[in-house]
Amino acid sequence: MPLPTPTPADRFSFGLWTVGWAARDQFGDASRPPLDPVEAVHRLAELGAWGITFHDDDLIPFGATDSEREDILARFIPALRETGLVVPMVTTNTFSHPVFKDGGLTSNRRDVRRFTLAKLLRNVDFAAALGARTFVMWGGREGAEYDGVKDVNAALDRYREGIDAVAQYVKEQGHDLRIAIEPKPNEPRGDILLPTVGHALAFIERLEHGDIVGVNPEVGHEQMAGLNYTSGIAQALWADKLFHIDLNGQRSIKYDQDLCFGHGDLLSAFFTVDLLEHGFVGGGPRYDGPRHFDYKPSRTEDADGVWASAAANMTTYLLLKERTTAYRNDPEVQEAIEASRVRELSQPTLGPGETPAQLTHATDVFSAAAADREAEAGYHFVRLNQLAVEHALGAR
Ligand code: GLT
Ligand code: MN
Ligand code: MN
Repeated sequence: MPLPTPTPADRFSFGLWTVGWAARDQFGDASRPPLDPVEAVHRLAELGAWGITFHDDDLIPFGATDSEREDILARFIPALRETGLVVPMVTTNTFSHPVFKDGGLTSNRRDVRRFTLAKLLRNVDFAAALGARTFVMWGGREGAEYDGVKDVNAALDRYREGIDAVAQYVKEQGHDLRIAIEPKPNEPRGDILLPTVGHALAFIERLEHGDIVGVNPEVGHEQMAGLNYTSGIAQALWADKLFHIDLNGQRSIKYDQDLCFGHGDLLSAFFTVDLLEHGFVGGGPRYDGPRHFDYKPSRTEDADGVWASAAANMTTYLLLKERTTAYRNDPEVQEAIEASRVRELSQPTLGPGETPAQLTHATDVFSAAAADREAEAGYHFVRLNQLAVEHALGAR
């Protein structure tokens, strides 16, 4: 069977830090040479990708002089133009330099917080100049290893102050940019603030400029917390806050693996693509942003392996798109969805105009005997899930 081929219309994007990862880890040196960002642009475009994303420091090393910065941009911008690759998202490195060792926006030190905020604001202008529409904020160092060292109430106040300041600046400068907070439970800090999608959504509700702030959930980050990624992005969609996504793979609760998309929990990836491509069964908000991969080519891979792994993310996504389309269009699946009453959940529980008080004596509410009787009926969920498995395996 021929494999599907990605095109820019699929809107696949990659972080420069993904294919560009030289594979230096906690225990070992780099296993690959550094990658020239210009080569990354050309190789990704050849593979059929649509966009490239980066941290300020991925492209322009921390501390670069103005002329060094100009030299880099003088090569990078033409490469974008030649290939047609776009920059849909830009993010900020507030974690690598040791000055961020106790966090950026929530460091106990006020002067570090001021430095961080200034770095973020400069990068907002850079992102807007490159045409990015999303500004991801991953607060990897915002957290602690010990409960006694961080006043979490004050830290959340400072986090709110920092994100509101960035959002206020975006608005004042008239940029067409939205902020997407990326949750992660731990690593590099023992515990990170805003550890899950749910925490981030609750935090956003308390912002002054929350209208332009949403989330950027990463598959592996939710799964590191033992959570269901598809369900997490579903709640973000429901809240109209799914501004961006980081697709990758993770095998259970352990360190952040950043495997290729689909190389972790494949059936979960099936339902992620099903939701992204086909929406909720009962209708509702849809995701229309980039399909962004935030993975790391394994340390075992050489340069050829890097590009093969980049392609693997897109191939798997497109295969799952085909498989989920077949699943949705299968009359047997539609019938099983009916039998499982999935669509009935879209019906409001109270009748039109019915008040809670009226419900307390409504005649159609189960009696105790009716509840006993009705409890016997099954929902046939296993059958529906088996149909999904069979479609995922290409058996239908
Ligand atoms: C870092 C992290 C990723 C984030 C990047 C954005 S940085 O590589 O592991 O999950 O998306 O800042
Ligand atoms: Mn990750
Ligand atoms: Mn990520």
